[in-house]
Amino acid sequence: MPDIHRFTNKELIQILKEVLAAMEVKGFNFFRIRAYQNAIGAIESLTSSVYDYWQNKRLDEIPGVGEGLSTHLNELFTTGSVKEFQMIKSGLPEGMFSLIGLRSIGAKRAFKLAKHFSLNSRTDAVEKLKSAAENGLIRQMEGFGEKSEKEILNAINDEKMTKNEKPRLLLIKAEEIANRICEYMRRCPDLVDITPLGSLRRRQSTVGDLDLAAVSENTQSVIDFFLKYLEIEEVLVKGDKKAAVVLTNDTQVDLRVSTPKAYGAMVQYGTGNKQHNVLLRTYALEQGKSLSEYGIKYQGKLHEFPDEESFYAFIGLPLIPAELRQGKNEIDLAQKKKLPTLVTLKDIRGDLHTHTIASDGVNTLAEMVMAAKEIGYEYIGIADHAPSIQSRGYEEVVEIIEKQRKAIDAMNSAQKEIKVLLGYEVNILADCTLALPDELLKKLDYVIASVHTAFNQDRENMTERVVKALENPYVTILGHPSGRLINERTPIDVDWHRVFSAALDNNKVLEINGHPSRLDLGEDLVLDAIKRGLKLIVNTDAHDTSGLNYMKYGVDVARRGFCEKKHLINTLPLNELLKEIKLGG
Ligand code: DGT
Ligand code: CA
Ligand code: CA
Ligand code: ZN
Repeated sequence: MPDIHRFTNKELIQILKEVLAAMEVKGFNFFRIRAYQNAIGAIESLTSSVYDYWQNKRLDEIPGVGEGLSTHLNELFTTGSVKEFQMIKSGLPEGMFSLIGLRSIGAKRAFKLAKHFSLNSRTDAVEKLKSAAENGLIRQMEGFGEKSEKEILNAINDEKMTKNEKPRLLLIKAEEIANRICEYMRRCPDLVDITPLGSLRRRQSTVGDLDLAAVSENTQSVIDFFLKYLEIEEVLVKGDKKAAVVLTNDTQVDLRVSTPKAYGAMVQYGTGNKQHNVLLRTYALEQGKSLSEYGIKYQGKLHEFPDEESFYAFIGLPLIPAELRQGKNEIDLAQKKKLPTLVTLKDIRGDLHTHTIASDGVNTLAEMVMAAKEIGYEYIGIADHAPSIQSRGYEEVVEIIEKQRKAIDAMNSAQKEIKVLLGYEVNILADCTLALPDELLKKLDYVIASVHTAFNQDRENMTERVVKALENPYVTILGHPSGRLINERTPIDVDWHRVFSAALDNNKVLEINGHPSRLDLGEDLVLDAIKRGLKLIVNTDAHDTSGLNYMKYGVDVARRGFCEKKHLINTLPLNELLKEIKLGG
């Protein structure tokens, strides 16, 4: 049966945002509004599809999706719409829903404008509002002035979106921008320290806006210094302890400044995520302790904390690593002293997914090996795209593979510090076969099988395709399993349950690809995979020597997926790794 009501996460978020806007306009109670905000936040950071959760009767595992919303989602996926949603939105002008993504226009303003200018259709709402602004009609409305009219016109002209409507930044990009700001801020004489908070500190694969925490005895001086940063285009908020700005590259930056004695509470508050903070607040309230960004109020007194460790200790918990603060079960685990000891970058002993000039890489074999040696790896696997039999012919392909084997043997006899392994990245073709025949795969040290073509196959065929590859005795690793490119290409549509079963039955390893645009498997699937006892490997997919440094982003995903050292085969010493990747089952 075709999945006619298979809404994507993006579509769901849009639906929920519209309901949320309607609730805000109609003045629904705070807790219901909060619940929708939480759910939207949770779905935004999800790397698997909500529809899949629903199909597997696992909606309750999405943090922030409570019983009420589960019922609505059930109705949505079954019938294609939700009666309650329609009711909440009824009586509101349709045009308002086209306006809520624009910066400076919240739900209530969108409603007022849509009502005033009779914006009853989505298609021309923005156009009509623009001409109203140009004709000076907005400033005549109650509650709007010349300034807000100008803001609205600017927002429309520059297509300035609110933070939530912009495409999210890749983690690597967010990190780069934040580092630049922090470097600048360190020149401020009054600054003691500055550190990223929010999704960047939690090492989420994508980041909405940047949040920074600075510590200083003179908070005003730090804010003043920050506001002189050259990349600032627009100041949104300016206080004596906080500021919010938009940079010329359209990134929003929120800065909070605290005195040293209260820094811990502020860092904790601003690290989030929201759902973690909500759950933590509830947990603390049971002990009569009330959390805020300034400290913990207990028995009528505000207690301050210089660091997060003492903050968490005051409510009887060990420090929870930022990556785990997702509003899942981390507080429960912390309370039971059962938090995982997360894998770290230092635990990684090698990288098995790297490319050279033999395929589409930029550096030579020798250069890649040298760079890996400098990182301190015990082993490096070269996994160039397999040469194509179709275009080169069988004989030539055999020759290429033999030549590569010789080159790698020579590298291994020339030095003993790092072991070089011969692999190939072999396409899983649309007809379920692999691009190299078994008798050639057999000659390799290991094989990465990946989907690189025909990404749009339907779920049944795609699942079959991946499962078949996993059943091949000469395949070692499933490369970038979902094929997603963040902000560019959606993941392939497969039944992950069946893929994981096939990997388990055939003793295969799933890759966490650390390339910043891939980060694939995503963290939710990583968590599912280790719960099912699957083995994983973090690789970089480096196409040049500097690409080897992507390992840390892959480790971030592993950590957010609750991985310990034992879950990743490339934390093993060479001899044990070789046993894990031995071909032929
Ligand atoms: P993003 O920017 O979409 O990638 O995600 P975050 O997590 O960085 O979210 P953001 O920038 O809105 O807020 C940063 C942190 O501040 C968030 O993780 C938790 C905290 N925070 C923000 N708003 C609230 C709130 O309403 N309640 C609580 N308890 N914490 C909040
Ligand atoms: Ca943020
Ligand atoms: Ca923020
Ligand atoms: Zn690939």
